[in-house]
Amino acid sequence: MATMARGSSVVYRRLLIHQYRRRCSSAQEARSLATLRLLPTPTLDRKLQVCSRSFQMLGRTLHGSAACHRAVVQFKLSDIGEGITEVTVKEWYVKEGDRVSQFDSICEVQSDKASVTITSRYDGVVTKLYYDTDDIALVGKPLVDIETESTSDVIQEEDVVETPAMAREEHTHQEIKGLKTQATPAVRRLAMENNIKLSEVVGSGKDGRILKEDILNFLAKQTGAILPPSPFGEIRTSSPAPTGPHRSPLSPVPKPPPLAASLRDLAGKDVTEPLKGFQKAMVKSMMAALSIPHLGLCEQVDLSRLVALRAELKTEARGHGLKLSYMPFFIKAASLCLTRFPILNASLDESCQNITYKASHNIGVAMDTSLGLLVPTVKNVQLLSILEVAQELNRLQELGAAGQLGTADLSGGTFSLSNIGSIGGTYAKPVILPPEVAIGALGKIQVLPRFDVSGHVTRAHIMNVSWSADHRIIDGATMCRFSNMWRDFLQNPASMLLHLK
Ligand code: CO6
Repeated sequence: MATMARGSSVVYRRLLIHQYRRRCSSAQEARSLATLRLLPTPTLDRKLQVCSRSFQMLGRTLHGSAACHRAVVQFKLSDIGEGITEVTVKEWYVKEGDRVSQFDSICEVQSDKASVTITSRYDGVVTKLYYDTDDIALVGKPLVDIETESTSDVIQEEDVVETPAMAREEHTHQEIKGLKTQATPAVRRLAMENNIKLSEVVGSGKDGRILKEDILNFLAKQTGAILPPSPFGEIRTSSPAPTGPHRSPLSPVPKPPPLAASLRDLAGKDVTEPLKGFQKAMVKSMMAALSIPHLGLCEQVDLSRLVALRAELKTEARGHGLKLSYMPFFIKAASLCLTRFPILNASLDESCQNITYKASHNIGVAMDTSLGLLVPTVKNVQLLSILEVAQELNRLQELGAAGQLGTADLSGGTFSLSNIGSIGGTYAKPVILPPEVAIGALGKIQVLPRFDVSGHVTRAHIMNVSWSADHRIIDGATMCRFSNMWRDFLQNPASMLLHLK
């Protein structure tokens, strides 16, 4: 059937081109068949449309007006932006022979910047998957073949032309995870294994997210089965490991680290595997960072007052439905200091001839996500209140835990902070993320003895901060002044009030 359909679309295309040649009378337009095939896709498509009307009549003659026309569409991976040319296929939600409808999820791909769900633009049957899981898929190349079913009356030219001569956008359809049918890959897999279309399931999770129970209930309704009350919430693919001494309510349930990574390790066999996705991106950005001469500076900050203040404000923030950790204070204080030291919120061009001082304080936060270390950015911190920073951080953390951070969240950083202390680290040597020029790593807050002004030993909440800066344009004195100002804001958080807009 697929072969027949493919054959008929070849015939269709040949007829279309034939029609075009017959109708185009001017010498300029009457190109040879070979030339037509070499035309840029949009041009060819435009020209083919000239003949579409007469073709539709011809199509009706060939198939009969009510006849069902089958055609195989090569569904290509369209441009994801950000100069991404390849992605890793993380998971297929369909297999060959599956019927799909528009907006059904086809697969999950991961670029070095974000995770993207590819959804179908067509109703039809999947006849071919071009890649296996974990293969590298190329932008602009076919991802799947879908055999579409349309009556010749409603058929669109682009649906029936078999050769890859369509504008890329027209043959692909993709969404950043979570914008349409929201469900974790595990839930999607469960749906797929039971031949359930996600578009037919009503999600009971936050913002209509489809949970495992929704699939099971849907299945139960179809089969008449009675399900026991479900003890679980939404299943997640891979929860991040616990990252701090105290986990927040938003964080997944901590799991102890495995004693041995796998049986494979016990057997003592070496394993070599290709670098993919975010790991590949890390190689690229860290190799670029290697060309930056880093200067380092470490400082101790007494956060005792901030610890007391946060304890007070935490309940208030909870009233707004927000978790208030120390990070929003660290981030806001950094932004206040960047206003005074704009060179730390700048970038140097590749030829080292120009510095660009960035207007926005887009502060990247190193985040331990279910996909590994990512650095989403809190944008325009200079315009945000501490509570608004907390709100944005909460949002990013939730997306990070679900592996759903998108390109917009992960790009545009101008300065970064890395809270290694939430994992338990004390000192660090952070690596600058080009094109940024500075980064700070925050150690764990420890209760340590200190002398007060009267010389008495007191309990103090001490945190180490380790700064790295691009020594080509930032000198140690500037970094130190910035660090002093940042430290002073946090040691005396009330003083930040004077500078908040
Ligand atoms: N000390 C003590 N307690 C802390 C600290 C530190 N440094 N950081 C967080 N916490 C507390 C925090 O206040 C929360 O307490 P409660 O509100 O009382 O529950 C709790 O730990 C959990 O905080 P959470 O981590 O959920 O939120 P936070 O806003 O502090 O941090 C985050 C957000 C995105 C930074 C964090 O979730 C995360 O992913 N941390 C890991 C970052 C990471 O992987 N860094 C390594 C990068 S590589 O830096 C690097 C230079 C090299 C070594």
